[in-house]
Amino acid sequence: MPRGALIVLEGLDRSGKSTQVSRLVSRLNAAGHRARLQKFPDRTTPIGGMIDAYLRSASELDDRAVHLLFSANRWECHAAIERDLAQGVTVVVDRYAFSGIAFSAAKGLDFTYCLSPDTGLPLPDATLYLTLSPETASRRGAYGAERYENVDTQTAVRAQFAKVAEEVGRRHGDARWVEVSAEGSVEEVERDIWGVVEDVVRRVGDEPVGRLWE
Ligand code: Z5A
Ligand code: MG
Repeated sequence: MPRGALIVLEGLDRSGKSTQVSRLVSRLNAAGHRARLQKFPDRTTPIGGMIDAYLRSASELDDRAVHLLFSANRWECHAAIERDLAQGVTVVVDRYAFSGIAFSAAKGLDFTYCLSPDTGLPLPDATLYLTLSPETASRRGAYGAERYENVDTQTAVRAQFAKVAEEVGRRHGDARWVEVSAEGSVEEVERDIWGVVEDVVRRVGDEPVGRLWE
């Protein structure tokens, strides 16, 4: 049986990731693929509950402890992801290890340190990075009330995502990181994402799942 593809959407706040992952899963299913959504952080698990409290500023945690919790949240979900991929289900992921690195490195943690806890996670077949200018982001409404939802953090995170993109290209090849402009309408962005994903889903069937940073 051909395996499913692991597709990740990344991007800054309000770039439309959650909007687009839902549409992508529906579109894959409509096209006859089996597909499901996975969001990180997954706030429904016990570890996800700790992350949720931290993001809502209901708790304070050391930066390293939070970084490891975000990674642990991915590790507690990896077996289910791998099982689904093996059974031919495409998994569409809303944020992944790349957000983990970008947000923690933006706080000043060492970049190489930030990569390490996610080493060995399933490697996305494609990561679509939704790009958005600060001007367009500000037109999409005020920032929310959660930690990190402010201009200074988002600017620092943007710079770290550029380093993450370079690292993915260097370790796994440029084809795995695809920038998609999120400036257009929801339908235009959806069409551009589909243009990339359709091909990836068809192509990866016989390839083994790779390992992140290995
Ligand atoms: N974080 C971390 O530190 N470490 C980690 O390892 C991970 C995450 C995984 C919570 O994430 C925080 O956790 C996040 C990073 C950190 N902090 N920040 N920032 P989250 O994923 O739960 O965050 P969120 O609450 O889902 O928000 P978001 O992801 O920033 O938004 P989005 O998913 O990209 O956007 P959206 O919800 O789809 O759309 C936003 C609005 O824009 C909405 O009103 C839409 O209707 C509108 N929209 C969407 N697309 C368009 C277009 N094309 N045109 C016009 N309007 C649009
Ligand atoms: Mg979202």
